[in-house]
Amino acid sequence: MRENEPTPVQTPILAILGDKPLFAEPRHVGTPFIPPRDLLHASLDEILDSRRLSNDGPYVRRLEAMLAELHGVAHAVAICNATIAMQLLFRALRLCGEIIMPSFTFIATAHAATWEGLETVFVDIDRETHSIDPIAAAKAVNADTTAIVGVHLWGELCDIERLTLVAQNAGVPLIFDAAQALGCDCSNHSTSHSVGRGAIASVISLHATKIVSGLEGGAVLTNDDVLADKLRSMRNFGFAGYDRVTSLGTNAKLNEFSAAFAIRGLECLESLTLRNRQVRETYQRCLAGIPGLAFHAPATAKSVNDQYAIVIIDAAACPLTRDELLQTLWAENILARRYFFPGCHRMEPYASRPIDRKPWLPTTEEVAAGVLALPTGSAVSLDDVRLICHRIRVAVEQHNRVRESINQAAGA
Ligand code: T4K
Repeated sequence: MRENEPTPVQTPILAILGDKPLFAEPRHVGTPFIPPRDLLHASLDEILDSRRLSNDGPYVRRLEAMLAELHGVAHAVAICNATIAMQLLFRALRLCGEIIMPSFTFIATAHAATWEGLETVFVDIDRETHSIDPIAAAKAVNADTTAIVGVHLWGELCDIERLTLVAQNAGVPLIFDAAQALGCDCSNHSTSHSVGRGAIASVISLHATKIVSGLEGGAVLTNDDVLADKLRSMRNFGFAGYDRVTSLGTNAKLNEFSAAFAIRGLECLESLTLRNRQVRETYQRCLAGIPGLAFHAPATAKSVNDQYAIVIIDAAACPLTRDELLQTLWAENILARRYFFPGCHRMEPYASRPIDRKPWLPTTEEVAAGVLALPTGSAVSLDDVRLICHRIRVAVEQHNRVRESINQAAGA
């Protein structure tokens, strides 16, 4: 069987045209990876036996050491999730004023800043990488700028070098939202091209859907000793000792179960990354040649964790719209997602800003209108990927019937 051939050779009747769905169970973007259960159970038993469940316990410390080593930084400060980690970081840096960031990101990037009283300034992205455009970031700098946030989207590093220059010229800190980029380009710690490098701090996520999960969780990576100490105190109510509180803090601690889960996941990182790569390469091969549909390939395959498989549907060239394709796939139990449609600037509270504060982001609009994240992760087999690609090919071939069926359902 050729790679881009379907496993069953007959042309299927699509579920949207009345057949049964391809999959009885949904295939998601980011079904969580469950580490080997015997190892997980052993860790959980150890935690239960020790009765040390939270508050900077041994598993959190081990996780921090592993994350720091993996990313080649002095400190990894574990936090209950990446959103709160960003909030703590913004506060620890005493940011105040305007914060420049892409609109094409998960809403958490913007909300974390807004929650801390910062004014988000959304700038456009690069069409090829989907990451913040350094020229747009430079143009947005003014006297009120307090920081610049780059987002390592799809597990690919954004333009660290050029953003560093922009931030240096502006005299403001550069921060990376690296929620999706755990483990990216850590093969050579001497280079600045690593998730943990090139910025005052980077924030990774250990959410259930991420390549390595702590159920929920996150961490700030930094080489700044003072900043790390501050964050450690801030996540624990501002304590600087058993009964000494030295600053305003909150409860943003990671618990021991989450840390143990993440440690067991980290132990599998190499095989997870390899597996993600196989999934990405299979998608890439099997989707080749479908009109108007382009697989978003990383610029440097070495630096990615491949946790997302992204396609762009070109409205002018594809006979189906992105949303028609999405609907067709959902009928098959293929739960593709429109990450990150329609862009933060079109979501509340940002969408309701006065007209003179609404940004002009043509590339963001274009990419957000065409993007589709396909099912990935350890629960999706390579055969699943081939079948998914075949359904996409058939849907595009049968676009007239698909559209008719969608229109009929909408009119019914
Ligand atoms: N910055 C960026 C760039 C991010 O991408 C994110 C998070 C953050 C910041 C914030 O990080 P955290 O504060 O979360 O640590 C998901 C995740 O909730 C979110 O963490 C992630 N980015 C974002 C890209 O995706 P949803 O609402 O789209 O995911 P959800 O809940 O629909 O899950 C996706 C699919 O995975 C589901 O359809 C079902 C499956 N699933 C999910 C969960 C949680 C499972 O099978 N089991 C599960 O336990 O946001």
